[in-house]
Amino acid sequence: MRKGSFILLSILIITALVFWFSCNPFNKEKSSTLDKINVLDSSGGTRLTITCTIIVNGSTWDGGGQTIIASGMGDGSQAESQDPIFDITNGTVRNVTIGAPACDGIHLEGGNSTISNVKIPDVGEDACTVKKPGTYNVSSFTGNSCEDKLFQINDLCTITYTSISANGMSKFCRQNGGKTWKCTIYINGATLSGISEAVVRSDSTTTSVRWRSITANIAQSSWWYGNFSVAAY
Ligand code: ADA
Ligand code: CA
Ligand code: CA
Repeated sequence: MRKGSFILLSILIITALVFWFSCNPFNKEKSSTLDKINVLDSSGGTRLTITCTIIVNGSTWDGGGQTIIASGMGDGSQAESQDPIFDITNGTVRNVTIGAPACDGIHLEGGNSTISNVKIPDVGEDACTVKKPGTYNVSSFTGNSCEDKLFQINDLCTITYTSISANGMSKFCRQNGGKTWKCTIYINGATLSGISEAVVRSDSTTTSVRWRSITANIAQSSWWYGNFSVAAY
């Protein structure tokens, strides 16, 4: 082979290899899907962009400190019917920050479920809602800049809130308006600022609240809005 042809052939082969590994349609599709799932953010941590609710059922979802950003699931306003970021049934979600828009936060869908070490710096419509009967634990949770409610309870439950830090809210916890069924709420350590209404509000006389170690910006005489049972424990 002449020297010129050899050089030409080598250039062609190298060009083809470069094209194959960088531009072929299969690789391109794979890498763009990956980009959507896991993006390195400016602080060097990882950021997870999601376009639908993460369903956790019978398992533990550990974010390892990642920040989740929802896209197309709601705007984080006070509009109802935004999508939740997580739906948990008999499972655990831990070690994650939910960035804005935090949409409808986390839904507890039943069984024995746990949320721990979760931060929502800018709460959306609300931060965490009991949707179905169950036994729930929420601990080491930060929820800031909530406009109205931090925690919402829409079904029978025993729920324990431990080591909660939150600011800017009408109430820390609201049992769904007009409902008279019983829920049992334990508050075991909460540092709350910027409350405008109450710590707990409920229209049920059968509901019970047991609490310890709460600091809040409003007088203790305004902590409980409703005729439910309250005692320190
Ligand atoms: C409001 C609304 C309820 C429910 C709740 C929630 O209280 O009236 O129907 O949607 O918000 O779960 O956010
Ligand atoms: Ca609501
Ligand atoms: Ca809600």
